[in-house]
Amino acid sequence: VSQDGWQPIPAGGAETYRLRAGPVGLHPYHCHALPLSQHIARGLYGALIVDPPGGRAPAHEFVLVLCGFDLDGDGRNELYAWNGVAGFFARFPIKVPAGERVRLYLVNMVSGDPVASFHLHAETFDVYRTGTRLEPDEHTDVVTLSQAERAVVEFQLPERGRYMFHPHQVHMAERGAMGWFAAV
Ligand SMILES: [Cu+2]
Repeated sequence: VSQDGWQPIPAGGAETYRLRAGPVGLHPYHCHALPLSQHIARGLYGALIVDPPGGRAPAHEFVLVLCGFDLDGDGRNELYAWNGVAGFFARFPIKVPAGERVRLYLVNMVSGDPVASFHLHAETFDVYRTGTRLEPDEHTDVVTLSQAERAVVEFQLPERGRYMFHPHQVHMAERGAMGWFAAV
């Protein structure tokens, strides 16, 4: 099997991939079995984090993978979700301590929409694109990611309360990808 992972593994088979853990950063993975578009539209992917030597600064860390689900096979997404369950973080806010560093590992795995963003209400954040460098690329409140792009973002929520987050493509927010942080 080719180590770049495109060759199919037969049902019931197994294969071991060996990879060097690098570069430092945030990397998605997905299958290359056909029909690939349907596998992406059904959530067959994940995220791999490679820490820098010595690790990053202490923080409350969360991985948020943005998913788009094509429920009826028309090539368009009907539902969106962070980490696979539409509406989850609208019902169950992500709790973080007020005033402490929060680090998000953001991955855009939505296929069928050209871009998706992550927007946070009321606070701004440092953006480390792909997480491959340890100096921030920008400081903003919205980061836009094309397909399979990712970013590490860091912020603090100084005041207790609820802070909404969502893609600023509002159809995604309305169809499952709106969520909350609860600073406690
Ligand atoms: Cu908003």
